[in-house]
Amino acid sequence: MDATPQTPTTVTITGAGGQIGYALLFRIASGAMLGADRPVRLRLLEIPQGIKAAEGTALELQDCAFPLLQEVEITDDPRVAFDATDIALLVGARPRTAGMERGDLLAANAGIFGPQGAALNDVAADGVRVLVVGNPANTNALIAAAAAPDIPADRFAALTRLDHDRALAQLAAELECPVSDLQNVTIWGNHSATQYPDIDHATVAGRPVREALAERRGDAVDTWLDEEYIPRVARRGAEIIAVRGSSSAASAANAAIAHVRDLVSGNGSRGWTSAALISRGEYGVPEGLVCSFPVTSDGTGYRVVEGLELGGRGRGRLDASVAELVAEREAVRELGVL
Ligand code: NAX
Repeated sequence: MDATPQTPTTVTITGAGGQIGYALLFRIASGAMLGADRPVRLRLLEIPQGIKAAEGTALELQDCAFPLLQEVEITDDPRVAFDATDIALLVGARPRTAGMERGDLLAANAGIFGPQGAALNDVAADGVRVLVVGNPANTNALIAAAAAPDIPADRFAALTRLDHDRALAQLAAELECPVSDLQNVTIWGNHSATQYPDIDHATVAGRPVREALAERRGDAVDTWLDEEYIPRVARRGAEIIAVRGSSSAASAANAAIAHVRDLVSGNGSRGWTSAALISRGEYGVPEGLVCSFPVTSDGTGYRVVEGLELGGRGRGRLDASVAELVAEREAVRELGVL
């Protein structure tokens, strides 16, 4: 007897013709994001110059004959791409090019994420979830959410799961343990070099990570954190570019998939993870900023883990990253976008 057919989920990917798009689409179509029993409809949004690349990817998607993939639609019109969409992955963004100041970058991206937020507001499904990947991700999410007043603010997030996974992997390498032994690492702040990868609440096989680090590094744990671990995690994107010759793609796609998978299915008993959400004032972060926090999901949405102690050093690092987010918001306000 056939199982009851599942209703398909509509997933929109912007910048679908780019390198993260190429690493994302096949995994979504295979069921890695929403589950092996959930049919999907893909909507690929590109700018006119990117349409051909998206069309090529769509041909390959067809050739995979994915049983879950019901439809692929390609468009350069946000209102078509977001029509009744359930999950929107905003990947396409304007990269920083030579001679571009931060204000130019923010302005160019405001011109993308403002209209996309407005289109989501008008045509997306009632329960839409939005994940911003394109940089500067936190402030782009802020702009999109501000342009979508009818969509509850807690439906928007910016991706810091890649930073979180990098933080786990670097810690596992130092402790020579499986990543699965680690819990409760946090990325705080902006998805930028000011982010604060925090191991102060982390455990390895149930015991405090700080204890395990002290066995290796003695009283130089903080020096290792300040001079090696934190900069390596925070600047890992630049390291990938230097070695690979282009920016992170498959790892970013993997993180986006993990973010959405945990959002819709819950993150289980694996402690917490990290995501940039719209602040409601948690940990003294000004309301409305899109800031990375420790989060858990019960399958209905991410919630900030509250009540953690941030030591003086950690507080200083979070404050510095928040100051950068405030400056980005100010710059966007000066453009008249917010
Ligand atoms: P690519 O340049 O390969 O692809 C971007 C695609 O977006 C292009 O095909 C382009 O035509 C399209 N695009 C540009 N403007 C668009 C618009 N208005 N509507 C629809 N599509 C549009 O970049 P890729 O490597 O895929 O990276 C995409 C974004 O992810 C970049 O902003 C990048 O900085 C950011 N990243 C974010 C990460 C995170 O952890 N949050 C990590 C990886 C990555 O650096």
